[in-house]
Amino acid sequence: MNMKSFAVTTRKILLFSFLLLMLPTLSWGAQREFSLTIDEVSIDVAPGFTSKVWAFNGQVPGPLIHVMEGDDVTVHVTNNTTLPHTIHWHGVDQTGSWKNDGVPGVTQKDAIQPGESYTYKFNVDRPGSLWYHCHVNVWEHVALRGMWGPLIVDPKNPSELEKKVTKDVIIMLSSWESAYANLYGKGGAPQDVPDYFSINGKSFPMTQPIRVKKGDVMRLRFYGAGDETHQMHLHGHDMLVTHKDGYPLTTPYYADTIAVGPGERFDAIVQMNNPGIFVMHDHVDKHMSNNGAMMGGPMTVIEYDGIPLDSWYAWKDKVYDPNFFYSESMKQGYGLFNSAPFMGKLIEQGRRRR
Ligand SMILES: [Cu+2]
Repeated sequence: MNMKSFAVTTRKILLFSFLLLMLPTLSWGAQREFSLTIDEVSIDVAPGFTSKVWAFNGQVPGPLIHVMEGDDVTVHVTNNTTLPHTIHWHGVDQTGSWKNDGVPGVTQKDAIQPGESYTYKFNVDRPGSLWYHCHVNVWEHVALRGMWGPLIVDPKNPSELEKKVTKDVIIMLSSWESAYANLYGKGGAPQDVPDYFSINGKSFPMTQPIRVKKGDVMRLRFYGAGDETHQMHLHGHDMLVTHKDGYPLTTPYYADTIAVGPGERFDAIVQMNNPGIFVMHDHVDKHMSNNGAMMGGPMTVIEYDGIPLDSWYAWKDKVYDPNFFYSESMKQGYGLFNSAPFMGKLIEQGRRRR
């Protein structure tokens, strides 16, 4: 070997060693840092029905947090309300970070007291339709006061079908109790009766249509955010259930009705191949009411582009919010996404907000 080829070989070895050393760095995820407040607001759930909530960034559902598998996430939480709260990151394994699991008295000394802040740090070590919610007095805070939001973790290796999705639709199901709607600190006990039922904090007719075009591949992400089991039924289409609680199913299956219980998530992929106007609704009949009056509750309508709306159609003159299911936010890459239409009205507390 002459001196020249020796030098070239040495350079190659050095470069190779450098790349080897860099490999773990290359697989590290991005650093994502977000801030959330918890505020006392009231939201309009159904016509004539308003409920007091503790709202992440003042809105129900809470902001969409959209990240990539492997990202390091830091979330600063400030409690502007009159009672303590935490955030549990539901579906995050918290490998090596169990003190960030959000359970007061178990993984953190105290809940976040009124006026105080707390920071959670963790790695999103598994992908899927995850979520976040309070872990204090959950039968009220989570089941009745809107303390939940979506945490979508994109997989590093999506399936061929997942790559074809053109429209993401996030559906968070929950219920309400008018008897306690304006009484913080009460409601949600076993003897209490829910009388309003909602998608993303709204009951029909205050929900929104899902507008699609023929050829779209829609991914429905159902969340059981409240305390009822909802039997979600889509007309006119086959739903291919691909994921349960974020985990890919080894054998995806078709369904036209999906039972979504408390805490559960299901991803279903639907080929939008049947132009028309079709409803999707909860098949628990009593959920389809607002304080006992039909029609209400968790109902939406799939509207295809190009299908004329009849004069008698219930949502003929609907003012359309294309981001009601976070479909637009989901197209905007990674980050935290607020949504103005989900904002409530601030309740005066006689105390300054931070
Ligand atoms: Cu709480």
